[in-house]
Amino acid sequence: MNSPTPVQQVDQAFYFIFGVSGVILLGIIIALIYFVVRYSRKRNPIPSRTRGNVWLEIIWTVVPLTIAMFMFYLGWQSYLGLRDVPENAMAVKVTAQTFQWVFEYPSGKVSDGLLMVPKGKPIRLNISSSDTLHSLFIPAFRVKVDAIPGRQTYAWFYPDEVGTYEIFCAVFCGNGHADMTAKLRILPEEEFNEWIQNKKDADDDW
Ligand SMILES: [Cu+2]
Repeated sequence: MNSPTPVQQVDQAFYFIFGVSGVILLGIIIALIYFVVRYSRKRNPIPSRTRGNVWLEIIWTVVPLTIAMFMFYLGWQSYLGLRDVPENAMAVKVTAQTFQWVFEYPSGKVSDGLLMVPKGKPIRLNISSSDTLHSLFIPAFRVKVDAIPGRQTYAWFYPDEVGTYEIFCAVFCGNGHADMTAKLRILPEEEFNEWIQNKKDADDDW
């Protein structure tokens, strides 16, 4: 993938906002300390009167506006990245039910608590719920989408590295909410094909 993945886009937006906030925080603290010392009653017994300054006002309107618009732009780009599913994506049906995640593959194979995907192929998740409101949360891929009974929602991600990642339910859905977790396993393509063709119950080989 040449264009940045949604993970990179989301992180870019996050670090930009975090960095700008840090710089502004530091600037305010430094100015605050300077003014407290410089204009204390001891050093500055007779306060001066200052009227408005047009240029100053233009600057402190335009500069923050530009920064905020750029934050919006980065956020919007990453949002589009998360919503724009590549056409060659493999679709997996995700069903939430109290308190587990069930995954169904194009081949008809079903696994609960375990989402297996091949490395290097975009994955589209078609999400719904069979009972109450849940939310599919895969922090490693910046994916968090509600699972709503009677409605289908979607998410996608690009599995770029072999490994095991956590899946959570992100909305409180009842007693077992905290246990409503699953694993995401990214396998090399051959291993995935082997697994998907295996008729055995998915839980056995995990
Ligand atoms: Cu839940």
